[in-house]
Amino acid sequence: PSFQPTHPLALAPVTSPPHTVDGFVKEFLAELNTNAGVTLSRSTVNDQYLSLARTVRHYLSARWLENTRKARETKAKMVGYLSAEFLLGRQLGNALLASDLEEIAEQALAACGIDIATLRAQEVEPGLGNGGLGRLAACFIDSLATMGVPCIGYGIRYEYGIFRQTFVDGRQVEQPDSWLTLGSPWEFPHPEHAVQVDFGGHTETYVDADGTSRSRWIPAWNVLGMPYNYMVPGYQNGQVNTLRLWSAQATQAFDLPTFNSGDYADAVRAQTFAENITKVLYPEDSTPQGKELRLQQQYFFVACSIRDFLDRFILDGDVTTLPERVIFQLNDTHPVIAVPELMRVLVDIEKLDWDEAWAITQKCFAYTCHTLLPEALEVWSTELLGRLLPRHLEIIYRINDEFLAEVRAAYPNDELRARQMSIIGEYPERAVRMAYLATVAGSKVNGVAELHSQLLRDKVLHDFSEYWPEKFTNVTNGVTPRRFIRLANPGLSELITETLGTGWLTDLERLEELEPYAEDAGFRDSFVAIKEANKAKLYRLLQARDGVVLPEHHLLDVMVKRLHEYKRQSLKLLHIVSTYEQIITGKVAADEVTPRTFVFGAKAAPGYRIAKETIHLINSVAQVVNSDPLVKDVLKVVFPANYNVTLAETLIPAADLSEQISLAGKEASGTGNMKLALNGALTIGTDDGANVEIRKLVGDEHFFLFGLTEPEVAELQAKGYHAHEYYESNPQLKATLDLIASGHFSGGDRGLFEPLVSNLLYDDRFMALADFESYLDAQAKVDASYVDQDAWARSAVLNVARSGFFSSDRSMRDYIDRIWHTHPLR
Ligand code: F58
Ligand code: PLP
Repeated sequence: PSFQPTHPLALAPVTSPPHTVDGFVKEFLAELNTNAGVTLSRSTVNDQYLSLARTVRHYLSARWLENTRKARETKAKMVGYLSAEFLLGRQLGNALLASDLEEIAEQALAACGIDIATLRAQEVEPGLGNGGLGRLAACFIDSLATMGVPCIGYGIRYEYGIFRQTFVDGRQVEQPDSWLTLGSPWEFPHPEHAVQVDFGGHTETYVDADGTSRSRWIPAWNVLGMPYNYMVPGYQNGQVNTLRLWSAQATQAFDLPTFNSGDYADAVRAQTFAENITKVLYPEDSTPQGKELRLQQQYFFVACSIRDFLDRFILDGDVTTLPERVIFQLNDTHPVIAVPELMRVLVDIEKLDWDEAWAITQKCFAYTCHTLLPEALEVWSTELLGRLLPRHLEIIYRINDEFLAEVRAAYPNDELRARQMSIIGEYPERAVRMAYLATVAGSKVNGVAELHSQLLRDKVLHDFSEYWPEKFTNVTNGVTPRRFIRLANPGLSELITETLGTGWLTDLERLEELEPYAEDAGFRDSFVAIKEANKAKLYRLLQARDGVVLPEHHLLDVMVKRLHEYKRQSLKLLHIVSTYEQIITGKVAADEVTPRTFVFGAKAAPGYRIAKETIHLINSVAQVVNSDPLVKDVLKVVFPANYNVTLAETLIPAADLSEQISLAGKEASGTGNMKLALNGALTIGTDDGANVEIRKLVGDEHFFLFGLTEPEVAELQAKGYHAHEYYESNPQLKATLDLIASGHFSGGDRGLFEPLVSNLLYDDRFMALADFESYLDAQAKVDASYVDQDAWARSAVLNVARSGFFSSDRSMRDYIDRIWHTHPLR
């Protein structure tokens, strides 16, 4: 009230600069001169990139401020997307597209003598995620903004994102990802909204003024959470949502007397300790490591986020209205500590009684599970939880006691069931099962593809789905067509727009209107020409980046994803080595082979030995195959280092064949599979994850299916799986493994890849050998099909036309209808 501006400009709504070349030039130069503090003639590429980014920000920020105000004032129900990872990819291209400034910016910069492509290449992508799960979060917030649904993404501003992968002698070496070093023009720090987060200490009981016995937390230490806001612009709709990422800082910067006494290290100890919490993204993509710091990260960001939401959106302090204002979506178990945190806030701070608080909490959360691997289900030992978050552990115990009382009442005399469903596991140590906590607390639980959701219901969370059948639902993943078609594949986008008109980018099911054009030779020719141009662009990039020269007119066979045994890069490798072996031994003539270039992209978790050895073997095979004159014209293997979103954007549009070859029942969904199909690659894949839905939509004749089905896998497992029997009974498999074991790819060193070979022969947890024969048969069909280029193009067009379902806009509609019950702002 004391703040009453009078100037008319101060009273008017914030406006964007004019959408003209002149307007853009003016803003850009002003940024360069006043913010970067340089003249155009003296500016570096980085100055220019930063100024361009800030210029685009100006255009977006008016709408952003307006949307934030509206969401607050209309009290619209918001989605609070809680995710430890947001793998955003580069921001500039998307911001230009969203604000419809691509052409204006290009012309404006050209008029300043600058090639915008050089500035685009200057951006370092924020790699704040490991892979599919983090990238999914980025697609979802893009879709919500595009659909005008108010959402705030909450996560962690890691100072170092996913490591930068390099290869030294074929082995993966991890380098820190210093994405912030050259400046971070997309973020808005808000130190005034910093939140204190407590840790450690103990709890005590006391009797409050009403005579009620209560518990309270006496923490031992704390840190500050600094929020950094990022704009999440919708596609040309004027909607801009917010992503709020938290960075940890010490409550007290440093100890001045200690510093003055000359003990510099000790003076900043507290600061270093606090900042470590958000220092680096955990590069594990499979098994969660029992790391204390990781639990600190998880609690840190959700505690900040819940406090922040209450302070900013529940302005009248009536926390009982929370379920009308927000639904917090738990992106896997990493943010699940938010459940006891909200309970703590409601009971200990807001003084609600337990039952009322629990009823509110249950309405405010929903949980998405992203895995089927038992070892990836997160648990926290009660010892660690009790030490770091003693009050939260108490709350979890009470939630569990009340839940188990319900279970016992529903299933009298079934103590085994109660023990199975307990949120607290007892073996191998007493630990909190975070997926169970999320399931008990969440209003809904969803898997990420039909098969995955089914397996969740039938296996991973079987007892829960029996108890609460209506709680379980499926939302098949999706990907944003703005980034992965329009930005990544401008050629294809133009062809689609020429054919269908505009509108398809926000209504991707309209791609089905392309179906008749699969029969149109002219359309197919254009499609093939675009694919060729995309390949040429990729090859130019790989030559510049990695110094590799690739042949034209090969089938481009692509396997890009994190390196994991269940994803079975080793099976892909067996196919390559088998083909190579058949040529060098004269079983097959080189000129009978369909020429192929195999591309791998994959990071291995730094502590995952077998995955790292697999990378070494891929690089070793590549070296031998690529320099063998016998196969020179028909086989090439390339493994560009550091697969990330930026590389994906060039690689995916160039692909002919998409490798989705996980053991059935292990890949929850996959999203790379969707991106590749939408860009006209045909899939060779197992009946796993979203492959099942891709195949159903594109049709059997346009998909190369192979391998055991999930029930067959379960049956074989139950019967007893002996990998070496496949080796002994299949001569080609034997020849292939023997060639690797012979030292052929390791300069004669038989020991080097022995652990990998043994792992396949005697362990093979993911049944690569069982699927080998079927995989090779399917690959033979690929070879035969690719010979008829025109038929292949027809299938590729149909893959595009029939994959519109996989837009993340559709996923968002499913979440909205079935889980969130929120609405667009306008
Ligand atoms: C992935 N999970 C699934 N986890 O594996 C994939 O099938 C699915 O398409 C995708 O989620 C999106 O739903 C995944 O990427 C991680 O990276 C976690 C990071 C933190 C540690 C545990 C794995
Ligand atoms: N890594 C990156 C960089 C990605 O962009 C994606 C998604 O396309 C993934 C990993 C996930 O790949 P997949 O679904 O094949 O596991």
